[in-house]
Order: sequence, then structure tokens, then C-alpha cells
Amino acid sequence: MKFTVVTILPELIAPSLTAGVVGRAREAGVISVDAISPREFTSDKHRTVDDSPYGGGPGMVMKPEPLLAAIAKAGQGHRILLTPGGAPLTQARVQELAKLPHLVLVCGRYEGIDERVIELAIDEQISIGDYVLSGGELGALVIIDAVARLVPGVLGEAASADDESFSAGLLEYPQYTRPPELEGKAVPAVLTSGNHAVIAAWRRTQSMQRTAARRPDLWRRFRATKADLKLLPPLRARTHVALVHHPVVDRTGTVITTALTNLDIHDLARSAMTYGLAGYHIVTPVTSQRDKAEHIAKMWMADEQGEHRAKALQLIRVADSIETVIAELSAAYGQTPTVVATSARETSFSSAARRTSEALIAETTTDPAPLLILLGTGWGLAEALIPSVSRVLAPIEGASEWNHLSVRSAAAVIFDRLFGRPA
Ligand code: 9D3
Repeated sequence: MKFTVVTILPELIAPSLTAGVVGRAREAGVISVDAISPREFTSDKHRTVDDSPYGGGPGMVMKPEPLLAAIAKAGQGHRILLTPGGAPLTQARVQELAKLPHLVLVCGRYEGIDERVIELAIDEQISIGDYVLSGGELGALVIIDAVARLVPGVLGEAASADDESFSAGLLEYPQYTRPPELEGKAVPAVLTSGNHAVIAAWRRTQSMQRTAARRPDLWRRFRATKADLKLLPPLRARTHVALVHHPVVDRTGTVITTALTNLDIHDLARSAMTYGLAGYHIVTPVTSQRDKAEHIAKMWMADEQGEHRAKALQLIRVADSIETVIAELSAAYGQTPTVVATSARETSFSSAARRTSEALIAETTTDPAPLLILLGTGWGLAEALIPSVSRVLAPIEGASEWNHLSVRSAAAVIFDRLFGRPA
């Protein structure tokens, strides 16, 4: 594998490539790294490589002619421009790049390079992340390091491909070595047990917990195996939703009890089922309304035509109050639920901790307590009467000033944010 770095600061490249894995691979001749400076291709006495931007503005732009000449000198190869405006580097892209015989890594300095150089002589543009560097050289070194370790013969004893694909998409589990106790901190006993199955299960659980807590983006995409689900039961399987008809408020803020809505019973059950929730509780203190809810659910369940719908309606439970639901969940799980309010208003439930859906996932995935999400009817939950609420979800923000989602629509959006997988 051959790397050619095009840079006006070649002295930044060479020293970083002498030590470690990459240094040994170079010594062994498995990879080669050369640097070419556009300055070698200037003809004026100041060896000028920059110029002011057409149209004005701050800073300087790299002159096209010396840069084009340096890229041409690099020879045939896949030409990558390192630039903050490029596609973010991923391990998937690194794996593809490792299959190529020659990478030409073009480093910008100043504000950037003349756009025509990109059109004429660049195959791909890559960024190494959302922060500002002073040039592309560190990006080039990052690509060399990440690609080189995948070149056969560079790593002595590479982690097996199987192992890597199994842990793909998860963060690393914690590692320990001697001594067994360090400044009062012991190595987890499981690691010294000698039981390899238990150790593997512990490491897998640690990886999943860390990923859920630290990297919601990775966790959302992660597909747990059946064995994983046993190690870390999914949040959705202990999440319940309650449709609250009392205590809620009317448009004037007066505490009221709303009437059941046929459509809500039905549609929320379908959403709860689709996202794998453990229960859907219809809360009303009115006995006849609870009877009616139970009747509707039973009727639908008995309906042979609607076999799928019937399954969803099995999630339905009726309760006379939020406190009753909390007591039921406490009994069923052996732990009091974390009660999460929802509201369209930013200022509601100000004594509860406000959470984005990502933050709520991060803090509850590793907590075995059940989760109870409260959905208000009418003009929303009567907050003063629901002291059990400890978290409040950030309101759903639409794109307009007008913000009046139906409870059914809001629930679907919330479920998708908490439990949905990206396309
Ligand atoms: C005023 C706009 N700036 C873009 C965010 C100008 C600018 C800043 C920094 C132009 C070039 C640079 C130099 N950075 C790189 O060449 C670079 C880079 C980076 O800054 N962040 C992440 N990856 C990369 S790869 C190359």
C-alpha cells in the first residue's frame, strides 16, 4: 500500500510515521509514505503557494497551479482532499480505502483550495470530524493510520474478523491488567473467576450499557441478538404508556376529567404494539368510562376479522388513577417506575428533570426500573396533581408556530424517538 501526501508542510508528516505499528510496517516495506510539496512546483522567487480569494473575504486560498503539478507528480492513485467540508470518515470507508493500492492525500492550508482543482484532480473529499484544524495534514495522518492497520501484514495478530463484526456498532468493554488492586480499586471479580461464558456475557453487557449511555446514535442502530436481550432487556419491554383522562386541565387551566375517545384507545394501542411497549393504560376515575374502555377492547379482541388489531388491544389495561398504575407496575417489576410526563409547553413540570429522548434513553437503559410515560388529554396533564413525575420530555417542536398535535400523533412521535430505528 502506497500513500503520497501532497502538503506544503511535509515536515509535519514524516516524524509521525516512524514509531508504532505504522513505523514498523514502513520498515518492513508493507506500506510506503511519501510527501510532495506544491512549493517544489513554483517558479517565482518567493515560491508562492497562496493567493487572495476572488470576491474578497478573509484569509488566503491555495494557488491552483503548484497544487495541480504536485498532485500530477504523485502519480496514479485515488486522490483524496482532506477538508472540513468533506464526508465524515467512517470505519466502513477506511475498509474500502484499504483495498486500493495507492492513496494520494491532498492537504489544504489557509482557507482552502481553488474549486477548479477539486473538479480537475480530486476523486473524493473527506473530513475527520466536526472541529476546526489548521490544515489537512493531521487528517492525512489519521487516514494513513486507520488504513495501514488493515493492510495484511501490518498488525501482528489482528483481531479476528468474526470478533470485530460481532462487536461492530458497540463501544469497547473495560479492560484491566495487574495489579488486582490499584489505589483501592479492585478488578471486577468476574474477570478473575475463570468462567469464560460469564466473562463474555459481562463484557457484552458492559459494551451495550456504555453504548446506550454514551452513544445514542450507535445504540439506535444496534440490533440486539436474542442473547443480548436476555443480558440487557430492552427499555421498550419495561415501558408503559398511560393515557390520562384525569387529572388534566381545560383551556382555562381548570382541572377536569375528559371523556374516552374511541380513536385514542384504538390508535394508541396500535402504536404501543408497533414499538414493542409492555402496556397501555387508560386512566379515568369514572367507573362507567372504565367499563366502556374494557368493553371496546374486548369487542375488538373478539373480532375474528381483526386478528392483528386484537393483539395490540391486549396491551390495554384500565385504571382509576395514575397512582393505581404506579402501584401495579411497582408490584409487577418489584421497583417503582420512573414517571415521565409529556407536555407541549416548555415550562410544564418545572420541578421535574427535563430530558430529550436521547438523554432519557441514556439514563434509563441501564436502570432496571420500569418507565411510565404519561400522555395528557384535554389541554394537558394537571401538573400540580401529579407529584410522582420525576422527568419531563422536551416538547415536540414542529416547524411552525402552530403546535397542536393530537395525543395520538404526539405519542407516535415520542415512541419513534425513543424506540424507532433509523431507515
Ligand atoms: C471559515 C470556514 N472554515 C471552515 C470550517 C475555514 C477552514 C477552517 C479550517 C478551512 C480550512 C481549515 C483547515 N482544516 C482542514 O483542512 C481539515 C479538517 C478540519 O478542519 N476538520 C476536520 N477534518 C479536516 S480534514 C482537513
